[in-house]
Amino acid sequence: MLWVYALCACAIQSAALIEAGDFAKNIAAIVGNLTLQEKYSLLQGVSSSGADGYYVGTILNISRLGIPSIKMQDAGQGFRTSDARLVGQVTSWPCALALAATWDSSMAYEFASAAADEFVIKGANMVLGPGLNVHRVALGGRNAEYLSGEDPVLGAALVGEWVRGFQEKGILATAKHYLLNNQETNRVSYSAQASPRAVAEVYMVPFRAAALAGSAAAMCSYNKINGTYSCSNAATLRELKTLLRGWVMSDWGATHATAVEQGLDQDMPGTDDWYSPNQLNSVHGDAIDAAVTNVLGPLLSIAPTVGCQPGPDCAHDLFETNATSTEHDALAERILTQGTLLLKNDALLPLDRSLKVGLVGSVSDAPNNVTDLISTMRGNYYVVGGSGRVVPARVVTILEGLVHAGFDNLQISPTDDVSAALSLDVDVLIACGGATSGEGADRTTLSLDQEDFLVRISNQSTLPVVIVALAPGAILLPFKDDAAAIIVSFFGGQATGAAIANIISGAASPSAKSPVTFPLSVNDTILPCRDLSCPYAEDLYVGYKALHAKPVAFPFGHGLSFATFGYNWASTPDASILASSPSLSFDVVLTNVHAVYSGVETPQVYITYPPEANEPSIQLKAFSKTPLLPPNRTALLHFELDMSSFRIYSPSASSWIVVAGLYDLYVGASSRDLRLHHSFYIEPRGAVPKVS
Ligand SMILES: *[C@@H]1O[C@H](CO)[C@@H](O)[C@H](O)[C@H]1NC(C)=O
Ligand SMILES: *[C@@H]1O[C@H](CO)[C@@H](O)[C@H](O)[C@H]1NC(C)=O
Ligand SMILES: *[C@@H]1O[C@H](CO)[C@@H](O)[C@H](O)[C@H]1NC(C)=O
Ligand SMILES: *[C@@H]1O[C@H](CO)[C@@H](O)[C@H](O)[C@H]1NC(C)=O
Ligand SMILES: *[C@@H]1O[C@H](CO)[C@@H](O)[C@H](O)[C@H]1NC(C)=O
Ligand SMILES: *[C@@H]1O[C@H](CO)[C@@H](O)[C@H](O)[C@H]1NC(C)=O
Ligand SMILES: CC(=O)N[C@H]1CO[C@H](CO)[C@@H](O)[C@@H]1O
Repeated sequence: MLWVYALCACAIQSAALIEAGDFAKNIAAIVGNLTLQEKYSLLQGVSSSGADGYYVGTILNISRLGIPSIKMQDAGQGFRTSDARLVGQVTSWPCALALAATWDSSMAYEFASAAADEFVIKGANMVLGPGLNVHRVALGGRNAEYLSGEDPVLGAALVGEWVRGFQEKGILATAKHYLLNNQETNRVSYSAQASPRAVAEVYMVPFRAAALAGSAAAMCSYNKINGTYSCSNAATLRELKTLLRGWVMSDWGATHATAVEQGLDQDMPGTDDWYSPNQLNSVHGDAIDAAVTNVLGPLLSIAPTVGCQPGPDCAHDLFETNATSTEHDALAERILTQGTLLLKNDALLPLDRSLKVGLVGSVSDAPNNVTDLISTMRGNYYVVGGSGRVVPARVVTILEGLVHAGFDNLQISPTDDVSAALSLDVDVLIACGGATSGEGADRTTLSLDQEDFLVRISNQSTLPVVIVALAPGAILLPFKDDAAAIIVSFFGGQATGAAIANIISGAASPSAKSPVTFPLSVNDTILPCRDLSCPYAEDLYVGYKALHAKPVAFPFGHGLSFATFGYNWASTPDASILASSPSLSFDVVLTNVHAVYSGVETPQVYITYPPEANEPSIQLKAFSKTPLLPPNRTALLHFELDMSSFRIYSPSASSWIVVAGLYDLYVGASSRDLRLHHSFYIEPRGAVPKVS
């Protein structure tokens, strides 16, 4: 089915799609010309070293037929620094979750297009991303790597441009980790037991969007699904492959069988025996040919350039080129500025540079401790740990960012000593905290490492306090009532302090919206499953959809600007709509009613289903962004929601249905700040639109 959003319809339509016809014939001819051993070589990686001129994943070339090698590299924050020599040669970008917080598909495109240039310079032709898993578990160790945040509609809206940005430059994209890889605890052994409806309506959604956007590949995950390893799970792999025009590769070490016939085309990194020639000899030749075709289609249409050969030939590209640039430094800062959340502001920010500012807490100048990071799964306050990590050679710390932004009356107390911080003779305090996270383990707490310090500073200071948090995802903010302002940046990479200073100084008006809920307690979130069998008992009630009746610290979709916006209808949807209509449309006018500040707003469209649909009470369906609006200026935003947005999955019918009845449509500044409301009926008459 086509998921069309106000913002991303163009993305899906213009994504690099593989052409049919002659091209398919050419591929068939090439497959026909390959020897069996050559075919096998396309289905099994040869190394995972990441050193000696090899990439994180490598498939060897077949030069006789012009087939290039496949040179794969992670992903979460740019070109993975899998070797110490790469540090400083590549940009350490904001993490995918910070990109998600922009709610801006053009930012996703700009990031992808620039990051792709670095992959090209480094000789790679495949990125092991985007990470798309919906945050089911707030403590999830890899949440920072996931573009969906808590809502698949957000990931689906951004992924098309992410994929297009890379693939236009000849870098194949890999949607991961498919499927239900929602925690790191027991990640190689737990079995996710989710209902077909939760899979269809929640977890599958961003992967479906990636496949429709032409993603070259998808990566099956470590976990089991219903007791069967994800990479051998014929049911889930086949479902994906009805949409994917490329191939499925395993996560590194996630292959547990020679599962070509179940839908696993390629075993990575290939150092186990499951896809050895001996094993593949037992697979039917048609299945081998289909798998080889799945690989060659995107490879030869998207990444036909031969480039360097893995091994000594690629060592120069990999280790002796500088792929970063001052342009990329500036772009990383711009993306992070637009992805940095202002959660609270009691008319304190932006700060006048002439104020006496006290900057306190160890995180204000946290070291970019590179050397002990190279070979571990650990992250720091700037980067996620594990395969998504891109260690920066230099980080702009918060202190450096403020100095550079012109705060000359800065006094610092760069420790977590409360009395030292409180004794500064200043006008305002900026208190910093952070938390770390990485692959292979879930976080054990949602608290910041310096929570106690921040709580005491906010509570005991007689001055207004700005809290700045460097976060891996959702965090607790127990100081929220006492703090005058709160800024949260998800792992920001090299530009961390520069982006934060842009918000504090007012060089930029904040515009990020939160892709996660900030809960009041970890017990309001789904905890990592400790058993090996993990029922998804909450079913559709994931993230904010589970918390609708509960108080939270800050809701999904929340994020302040320095400006203030008025919302008005310019036109409402029809009061009654046939289920067979193509779409529902309306227009919204946003006015910046602030007297001084310019700003950007992201109006979000939520709907409530009729009770018979049995859906969570409020659900994001679309969103849009205004341009930068000066005071007293308005923007007219047109929304056109495809009727497919209203479909729900009926397990009894094993298909999508549109429930007739009364719907509520809201346009809001967050999931709990709903400014406009309109009800409409969906009439049962007319054929239900078909799902592709
Ligand atoms: C591939 O096979 C076709 C026949 O299907 C033949 O005409 C062509 O020369 C072969 N090409 C190569 C490179 O072997
Ligand atoms: C891959 O390419 C290199 C360099 O062109 C060549 O020496 C090598 O034989 C090729 N490998 C295969 C299997 O064709
Ligand atoms: C898991 O098993 C249940 C019960 O057999 C089935 O209804 C469901 O479709 C399965 N889910 C997946 C994702 O395969
Ligand atoms: C790469 O280029 C950037 C921008 O010119 C520069 O700042 C950086 O130091 C260079 N890196 C290395 C390792 O030379
Ligand atoms: C969360 O729930 C557990 C189990 O009921 C309890 O032991 C723990 O104290 C609770 N934690 C918080 C922060 O409320
Ligand atoms: C805003 O625009 C209205 C209508 O154009 C005008 O009357 C009013 O003076 C403007 N207000 C400000 C603060 O510029
Ligand atoms: C959470 C906390 O420490 N709260 C304290 C804040 O300060 C007041 C007095 O200034 C105390 O009464 C609170 O207990």
